[in-house]
Amino acid sequence: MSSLFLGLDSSTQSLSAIVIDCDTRRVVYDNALNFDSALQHYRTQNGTLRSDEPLVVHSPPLMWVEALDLLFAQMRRDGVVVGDILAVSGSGQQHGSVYLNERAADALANLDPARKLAENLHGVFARPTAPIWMDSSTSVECAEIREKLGGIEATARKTGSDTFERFTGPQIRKFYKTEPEKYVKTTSIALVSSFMASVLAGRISPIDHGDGAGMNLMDIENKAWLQTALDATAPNLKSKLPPLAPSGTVIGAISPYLVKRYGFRSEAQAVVWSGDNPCSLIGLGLLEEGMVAVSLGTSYTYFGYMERCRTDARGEGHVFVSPTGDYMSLICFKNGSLARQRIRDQYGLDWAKFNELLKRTAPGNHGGIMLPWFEAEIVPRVNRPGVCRFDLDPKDAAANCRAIVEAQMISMRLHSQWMKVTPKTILATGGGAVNTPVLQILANVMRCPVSRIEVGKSAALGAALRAAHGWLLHAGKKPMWRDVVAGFTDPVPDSEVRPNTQAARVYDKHVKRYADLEAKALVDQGTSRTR
Ligand code: XUL
Repeated sequence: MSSLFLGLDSSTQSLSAIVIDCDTRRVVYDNALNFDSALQHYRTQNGTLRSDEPLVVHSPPLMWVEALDLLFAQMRRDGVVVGDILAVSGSGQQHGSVYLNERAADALANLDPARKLAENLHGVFARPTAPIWMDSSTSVECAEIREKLGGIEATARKTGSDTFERFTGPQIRKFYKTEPEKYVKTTSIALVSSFMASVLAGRISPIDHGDGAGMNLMDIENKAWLQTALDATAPNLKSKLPPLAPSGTVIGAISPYLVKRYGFRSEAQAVVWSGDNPCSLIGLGLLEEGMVAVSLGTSYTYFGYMERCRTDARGEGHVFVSPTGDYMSLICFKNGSLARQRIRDQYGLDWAKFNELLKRTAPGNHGGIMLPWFEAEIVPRVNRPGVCRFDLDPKDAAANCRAIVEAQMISMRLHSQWMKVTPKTILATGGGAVNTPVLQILANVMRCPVSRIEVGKSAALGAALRAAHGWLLHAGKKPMWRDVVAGFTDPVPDSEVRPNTQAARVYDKHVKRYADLEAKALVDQGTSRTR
């Protein structure tokens, strides 16, 4: 028997699975299922449900559940020896919340293996859809909670972040205010991560400290629910939240449903899930300060390990808890790969052509700048979407391709200053990391070498490594993180993209101009934009 560990990643657009073998230090299975194409009856667009209200973005939790069945069935068909898996953990898109009713605990404990998970669980929701991280409809609630907690700086100091529209606390408050009867009927509120963990464990899962830090409800220093934040959010909230737990906690043996239906061993352990960013931190092996990663997924994130909690007094950045029990800093950009894709589609290109145009254009884009806020943006805060162009001809495809990538990387440089970490090396992950010309711009703007890791799916890999770590703890061992990740997180040989000195010099000027234009646009937000 080999030492196999399964890591799942329930992200915005897909469910991924990675199986690692800790004896051979190899990834032995890597697969993903796209929600839009595999589960068309949910009618999602990029995994989300859109309405007439552009700021409201939800997803159907039953779709995530149904994806689990499809993926497990496929794993078996693909010949994975499911019975050799010792523990399972996962990674969830952060902040999204699932509202369960009084039937949930029973239904989870008594899943009937003759029926699909979605059939077993369709009656357990007090709210049929889950607001996710892309939802930015809670500005009013953010202001209300922030005021009760003493303003931006105090809110960030107490909870790790200022209040943000997508964070779970403001989302819960909006639900309580707009649908009070459903709020009353909610017996348990889960994050995407703890909801999926509950399905695997057959019981309501704790919320891990890493993902709990993305709620504006947890005391970031003491890693406990913060009563003043709960009170500022909604009544009786404590009674609806599960306990918080360190990221290595075993919830219990895996649900008998998975044993009977897919052949998991009955002693396989379900380890709490965490958020995709804390999982990625581990999947990239970021275990000391100065090690920074950029995830180029649906959202773009820039994050790094942080030894002691240092919050952003200006309130743009976040501090979460790392799976190691220390901290991590993060900034999140909503206009990530989908914004880049919008430009690609607008000019009728494919990625190969897009990259070719990046290579053909000059660093600094001859002064052409785009503020690419196709969607309301998180960093910097932009509530009214809109794209601004400066010295940039909308008809010039090549210049627009370069402008969007430069804007995304410049924004990372500008808005990561509060972390006070000069990156020694940047690791790139997420779907966008395969594009070397994009990484070259990142290296030039940040003046720092950029490498890729072997496995593109750092969140799923991190989840599998967390499963291994949790299993070892449960077995009474004292695993060192460095040993757990060894061999899995090495950068791809020859993938290093080095900064070009001349280009880096151009960016020092260009970044200044970008910062001025951005600051101006933020002042007269909405008035000078064109779609
Ligand atoms: C982080 C954030 C996103 C989501 C989705 O704060 O909102 O990165 O976790 O990936």
